[in-house]
Amino acid sequence: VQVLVADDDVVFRLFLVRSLERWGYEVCACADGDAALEALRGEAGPKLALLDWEMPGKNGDEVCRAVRQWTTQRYPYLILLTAKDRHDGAAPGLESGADDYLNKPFDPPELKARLLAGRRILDLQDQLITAREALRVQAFQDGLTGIWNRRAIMEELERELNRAERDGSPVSVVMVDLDHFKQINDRHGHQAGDEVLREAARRMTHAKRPYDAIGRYGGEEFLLVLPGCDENGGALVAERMRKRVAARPIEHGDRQIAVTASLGVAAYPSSEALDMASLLGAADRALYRAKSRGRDRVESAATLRCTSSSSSD
Ligand code: GH3
Ligand code: MG
Ligand code: MG
Ligand code: MG
Repeated sequence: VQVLVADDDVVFRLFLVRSLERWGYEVCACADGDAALEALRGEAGPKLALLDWEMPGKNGDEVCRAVRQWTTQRYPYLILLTAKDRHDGAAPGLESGADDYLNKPFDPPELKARLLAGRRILDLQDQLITAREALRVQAFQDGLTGIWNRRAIMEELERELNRAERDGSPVSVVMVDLDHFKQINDRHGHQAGDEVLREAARRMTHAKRPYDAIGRYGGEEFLLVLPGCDENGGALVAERMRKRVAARPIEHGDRQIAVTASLGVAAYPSSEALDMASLLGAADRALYRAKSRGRDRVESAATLRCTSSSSSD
């Protein structure tokens, strides 16, 4: 564990550094408040600090106050050290944001114990962050394929639609549905079906641009969100996806499973897509058309628009 020691008294600082090193800490030291603040900034900085109250530059309590204003950074554990001649007690130090408070000169075993107390708090913080990260993954990632789940991809679409509204750029969506997937399950088993879902997601993930998003919308349905893409652009991406998915059979054990997908494209804004629901509805109708026209193909809402007056399918 890295500890910062900030004290302008050379003798006392050296005494602290030596003690801490003897207790197994990695120590960095400085002699004023500005240097202390600089050392604490950044993710790689020390997570424990011993700050002298009176120092050149910033005093210890000012350092505490400044550190507690940082909101994006992890919480460092701060211990203030004060000279015995201060009689206003612990309150001002703790109020400035320090976690603990020690009078100088102090009893080394007490400092050692207080550092351990600080490490317990820091360990708890680590556990919380790890748990929060795991929950975030659980809440937004599809367990089978590792891509976004339905909730996450819908939120992404909502964000992109808001952005498109603000800056007037288009967004298109592609609804993808694997063809005859039920037969794949029936013929090769559910595990093979799962592997096909995973591999199809992988192939599409590799084929997308970094700022496109892909999520699992339902069982064997995927949704792509393409920022900045109009319907023609979306149809080109969809065609690339279609080819990638069908490029070669998917292997499962010694089986080779041929897979194709049908895709429906729709863009926002357009006459039939004025909000999220109508945009998804338009993509869904285009997908349905791709199915009814033989599968393994892309249809877009625009082609429906062009042909709906002259054809009835
Ligand atoms: P179509 O070409 O018309 O889309 O035919 P289809 O068989 O793909 O369509 P249908 O909707 O009838 O079947 C989808 C199947 O996907 C049914 C369901 O059992 C299967 N499925 C849904 N989720 C999963 C999953 O997580 N794993 C596996 N292995 N199968 C799944
Ligand atoms: Mg001092
Ligand atoms: Mg389906
Ligand atoms: Mg299907």
